[in-house]
Amino acid sequence: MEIVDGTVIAMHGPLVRVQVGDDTLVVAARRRLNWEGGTPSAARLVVGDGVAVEMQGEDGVIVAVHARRNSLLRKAPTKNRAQILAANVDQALLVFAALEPEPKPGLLDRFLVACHLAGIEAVITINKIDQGLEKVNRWLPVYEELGYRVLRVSARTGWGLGVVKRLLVDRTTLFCGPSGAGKSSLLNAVYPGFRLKVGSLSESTGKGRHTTSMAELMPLPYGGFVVDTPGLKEFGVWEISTEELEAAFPEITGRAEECRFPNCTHQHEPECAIREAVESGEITGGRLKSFQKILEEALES
Ligand SMILES: Nc1nc2c(ncn2[C@@H]2O[C@H](COP(=O)(O)OP(=O)(O)OP(=O)(O)O)[C@@H](O)[C@H]2O)c(=O)[nH]1
Ligand SMILES: [Mg+2]
Ligand SMILES: [Zn+2]
Repeated sequence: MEIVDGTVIAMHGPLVRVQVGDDTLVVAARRRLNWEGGTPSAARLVVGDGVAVEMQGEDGVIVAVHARRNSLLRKAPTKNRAQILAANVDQALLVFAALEPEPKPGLLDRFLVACHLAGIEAVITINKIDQGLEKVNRWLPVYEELGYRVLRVSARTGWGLGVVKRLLVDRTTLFCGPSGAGKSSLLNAVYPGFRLKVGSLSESTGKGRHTTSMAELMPLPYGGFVVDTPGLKEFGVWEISTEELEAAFPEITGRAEECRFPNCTHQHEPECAIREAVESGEITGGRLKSFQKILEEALES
């Protein structure tokens, strides 16, 4: 019996597509998997997992999952459990459109917190800049000042794609963002060989139509892997401590020391340095709102 190593590139219900060297196998997984990094709370295989496949002739079965280097989690919609978007990725391109579908900084804040928690580098990517930058430029510079890398690109005109390509070489990159932002379009633009399906926006709502239906890991011809994912409408942050949340909002945490009360919630207390900073424009109200909403959710669960 031979054991080979592979990487999960897609999940098809109970069947798993695994890349082993230059071959792609579709195999089942053993019911009792050996989770080498300890059994995670959501013990399911995900795209990006490194696995050991026991070969029986042409056929194989997954017997073990290697310890994950990292995993990007969110709260599963409507259920009180974690959902893993992908494992073992180096960076996440958080893709939003410049105008349509309307980019939501609150959703971006949640992606950024999740990447921070997972230890995955986040790259804010504004696509469709051919639609004009006026609107996003009202809030985007705040993120640049916080030290985030921000790309302004257009899959349609090709603007900025050279930078994207260089970022992708020899790394594993997750593309995530709302439906219709142009994740699949960007991937097709950096490598037309992907031939990914692209969908129009709904005329009535201006939102995407959830064209991509499952996460898929794909090799790039110049080295590296990308993961295209289905659009996410909402993003619940899964299990975060107050300390971790504070670390993800450094501009708020830094200022909170100047509040009169050490346990200030920045909502109604007098002499609150944070509310003063929001009033003077030094901290954006949106960031404070994101911080408070995520904190509230974390305390509830
Ligand atoms: N104007 C403009 N439209 C674009 C650009 N990139 C993508 N689009 C359009 O945006 C729509 C959605 O693109 P997709 O690539 O399917 O978006 P997606 O993020 O993969 O969406 P889901 O798979 O549903 O999550 C399509 O009609 C694209 O033609 C761009 O740079 N400029
Ligand atoms: Mg897509
Ligand atoms: Zn305060």
